[in-house]
Amino acid sequence: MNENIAKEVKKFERGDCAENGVFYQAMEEVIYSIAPLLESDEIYTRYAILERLVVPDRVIKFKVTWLDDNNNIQVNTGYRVQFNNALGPYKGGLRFHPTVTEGILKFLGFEQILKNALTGLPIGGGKGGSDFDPKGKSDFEVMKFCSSFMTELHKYIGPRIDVPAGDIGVGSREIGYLFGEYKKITSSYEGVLTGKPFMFGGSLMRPEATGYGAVYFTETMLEMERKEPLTGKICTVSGAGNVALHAIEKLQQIGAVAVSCTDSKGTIYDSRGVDLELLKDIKLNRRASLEEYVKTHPEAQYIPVAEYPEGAHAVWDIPCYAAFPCATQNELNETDAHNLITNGCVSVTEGANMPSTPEAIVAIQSHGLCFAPAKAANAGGVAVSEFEMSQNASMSRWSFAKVDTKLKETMQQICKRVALTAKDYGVEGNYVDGANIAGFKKVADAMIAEGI
Ligand code: NDP
Ligand code: 2IT
Repeated sequence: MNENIAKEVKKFERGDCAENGVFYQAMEEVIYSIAPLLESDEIYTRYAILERLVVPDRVIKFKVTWLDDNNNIQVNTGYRVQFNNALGPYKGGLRFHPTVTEGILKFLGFEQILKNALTGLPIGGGKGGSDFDPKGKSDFEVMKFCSSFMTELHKYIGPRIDVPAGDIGVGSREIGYLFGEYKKITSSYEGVLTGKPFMFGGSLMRPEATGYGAVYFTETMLEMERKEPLTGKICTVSGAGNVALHAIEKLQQIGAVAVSCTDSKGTIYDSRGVDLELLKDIKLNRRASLEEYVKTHPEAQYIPVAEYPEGAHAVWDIPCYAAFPCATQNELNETDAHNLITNGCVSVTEGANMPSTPEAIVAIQSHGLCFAPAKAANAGGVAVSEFEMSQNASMSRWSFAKVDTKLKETMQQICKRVALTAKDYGVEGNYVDGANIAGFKKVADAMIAEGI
């Protein structure tokens, strides 16, 4: 590590981000990855790109008050982190989950800048959300919360300013309510949010895009790394939300056997392949626990989180050819990585944002497995969000086939660019470094050209 990089790492260790664990984790990975770029061209250090990139342009924090169904007043905190708009309007999802803090949204927003850059599309990076928990709330309560959230948020967003979308806890229902309130307040019918239902401006395939994209990325990566394709192979998937369901769907379409899914309470292992229709009914229609699955399929296994030894996760101890962590950050740790390696896994693809711990990534890469990092592998969601912005701006509708073709091309291009960048900077096969260097360079070059 050269002197400059060492200085950067030290500065951020001591700096104000120390209390933001996940933000620091995301930043540290990038700082180490881009060392070869900083060493090869001093312009990035001279223009203080790293120092400028790790500080959001602004963090908006606001109070959200709403009335629950018992007419009690509830108070939550809302946020929007507008991180960097060198390449286009701030773009990134909203997360509604009780664990949401400013630190989590900064980590997600920071990742989003580089992810969005990798898509090659004109979008900057941002993220937002609230500690509101939609789980167990009635539709009316979710609607009232979303209205109140938008009452404040609408001041800061716009189709050319900042375009939020979904993330954990925010799907088409929440986006619909948010859009309705924005329209009411501003009297303006515009593409200010993506992930809208199709009937009022949503893009076909936006719900499928992240999961499908992660599988397209994996197919390209396996081909480039001369590994066997996914067809006929056992795959493990974590999560049971938007990303996981559609990763499982695409895996099934290409003839792979997806045998697992998880939620915050437990893991389903169905060795014959997950019953996707049932899973969708449990999670999308009934919004129920995965435990319901074994009522219909008693031959499948349900492993509650509490019954699995602490420090590891049941889903990563299932033998598989390819693993797809699609739930949340740091859900795959070093022990899990060693379980995957011991069981003969060949490839790990991050559908979620930063689902693998740094120690897990080291273990996976040092044992020669293919590793597709989140900011490259799950970029299909935001790419189709940008396609939605394009369709809204031109008042047009693209067919499912057109979106799918463009999504596939985008994922293939990202994969190739990441691999090529890694090779160019002397870290061939390291998709983490390739993604970080390629994304950083694109944003950095724009920042230099735009002045300070
Ligand atoms: P959903 O809310 O649709 O689903 C989240 C899933 O993860 C649920 O099954 C949930 O379980 C589980 N989960 C959430 N938090 C935890 C936790 N702390 N511990 C264990 N399980 C948890 O979200 P998405 O599918 O949209 O998002 C999943 C991941 O993918 C996130 O990391 C998100 O940032 C990322 N992502 C999403 C994109 C999108 O387009 N939606 C795009 C790119 C990345 P339960 O139901 O019990 O809460
Ligand atoms: O993490 C992500 O890329 C998302 N949650 C999707 C962002 C978007 O704007 O579609």
